[in-house]
Amino acid sequence: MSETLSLKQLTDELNRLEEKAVKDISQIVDTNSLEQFRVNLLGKKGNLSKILGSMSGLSGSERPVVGQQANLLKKKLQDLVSDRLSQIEKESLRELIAKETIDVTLPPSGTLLGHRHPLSKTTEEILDLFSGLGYVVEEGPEVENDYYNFAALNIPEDHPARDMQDTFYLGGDLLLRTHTSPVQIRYLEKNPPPVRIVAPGRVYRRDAVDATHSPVFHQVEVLAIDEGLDFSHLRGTVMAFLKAFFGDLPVRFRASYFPFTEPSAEVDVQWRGRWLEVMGCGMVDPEVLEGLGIDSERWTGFAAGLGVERFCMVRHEIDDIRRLYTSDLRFLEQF
Ligand code: 2NL
Repeated sequence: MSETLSLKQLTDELNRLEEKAVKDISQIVDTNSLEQFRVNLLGKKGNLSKILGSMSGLSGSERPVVGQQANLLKKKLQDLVSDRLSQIEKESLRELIAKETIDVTLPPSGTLLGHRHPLSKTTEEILDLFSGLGYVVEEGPEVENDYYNFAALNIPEDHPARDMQDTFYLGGDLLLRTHTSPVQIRYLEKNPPPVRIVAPGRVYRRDAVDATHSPVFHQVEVLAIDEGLDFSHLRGTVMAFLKAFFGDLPVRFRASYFPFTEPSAEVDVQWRGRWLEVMGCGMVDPEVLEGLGIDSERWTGFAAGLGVERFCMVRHEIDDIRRLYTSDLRFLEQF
């Protein structure tokens, strides 16, 4: 601004600048715009400097008048800008706090609580019932060898259960256990009778998947060895257990055969008018006891085995075993 102004014009300019700046500053709401505004107004090439650059037409006595007014104005506007700056900062802090405040009195928004799988619940319920009868829970390896899975249980070399069709062989002597009986054999090696144990766990068979079969399923086996145990103890134990698990359903024992028990039986419960096979059992074959160095003249025992999936499916009227393995929450949430 090279044009020169009179004293009157200059003071008018300064007054107009002041009036406009005061109004503008009060309307600025963010710190960046305020800084931009400050530079444009008060900076070296700002509007105030421009006005002061037009003082060349003033007399020596007039200059200090304008100079003083300009300095006072500069100081006033600087103060206004810095007041406005702290106002804006205070305001945005207040907004931030308001936005981030957590109302601890609000009810929680739907919490998702997990729960145990129906198969785990069924297993635990079965174990609890036997624990109540004094049985100890035992577990063992899923990778076994021929001795613990077959030979020690009196299962002959040519028995169909050993067939490649039924057993997952892992090479060498190793295989995936087809039942949890090996847990009981291992226990008997270390603990002399009397024993009362339950062995839960995952077992493997080379079955094709369908509504009632899975190559991986879960078993609980029960074993009691003591002096004077006979079939009535087996029957009484199984009856008490089934009554506790299923309620007062009709139960029947059918003569059957297992290589490791003699006599053997299969047990059915009547559910909605139909007989369903739920477990197998029998008196431990003396051959099995003698093989473990247990005197079969003194000690007798009974054993039983059941499929956890079967128990779970009957109890909850589940029509397809695959529902238990596909982790569909719409299904699992019901339990
Ligand atoms: C079934 C039948 C059974 C056994 C398992 C057993 C274990 C030892 C000795 C003798 Cl150490 N027996 N276990 C006995 C009879 C039946 O299971 O249908 N399981 C699903």
